[in-house]
Amino acid sequence: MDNLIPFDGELYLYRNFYSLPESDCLFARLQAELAWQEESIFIYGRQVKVPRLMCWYGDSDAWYQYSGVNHQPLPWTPTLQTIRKSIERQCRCRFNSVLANLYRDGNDSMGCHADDEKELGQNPVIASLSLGDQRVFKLHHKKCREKLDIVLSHGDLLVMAGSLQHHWLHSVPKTKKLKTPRINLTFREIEAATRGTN
Ligand SMILES: O=C(O)CCC(=O)C(=O)O
Ligand SMILES: [Mn+2]
Repeated sequence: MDNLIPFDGELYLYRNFYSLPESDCLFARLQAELAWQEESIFIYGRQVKVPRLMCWYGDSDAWYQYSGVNHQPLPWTPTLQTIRKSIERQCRCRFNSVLANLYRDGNDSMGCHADDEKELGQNPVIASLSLGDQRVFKLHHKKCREKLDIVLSHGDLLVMAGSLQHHWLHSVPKTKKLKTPRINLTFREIEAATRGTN
């Protein structure tokens, strides 16, 4: 498998990791079963809605901070467990949690960030499964002008690894194109030493 990133990190893409019928089935189950929440963050003292729905699942001690708030994981659902097992087999590593994002249409988005929280460890492997409508996943290097756009489609698995989170930022921008919902699952390993301490 080729590394898609030219330097300072590792990025692997498994197109159609799930077949079309499997992806259709997983999308419908996840959309119906997961406890999708509208999150808010405080910016300059004002409460602002995060432009997508989110939820956090995992082992009971895999606490994680997002939108500025510490979240206790919900217990794994059978669907998420099944997906976790296949992705763990593919990546040859373990994940104790998953952040789920639901982009309802083209107005929903994810701002530029790196998944570099200390509880993810030094060089985390983050496995990201996309289901539903296609969206552009953008990466840019923090120091030089290098950019990379990847169209993520129904059933694709993208794996970020190595030093990528130190050097690159990623985002899923809004789009004016008519979009139907998209679900993204990012499987992560919260390190034992930092669990529940912040
Ligand atoms: O939706 C995506 O493809 C990216 C999600 C992401 O970057 C995250 O959950 O940290
Ligand atoms: Mn991310």
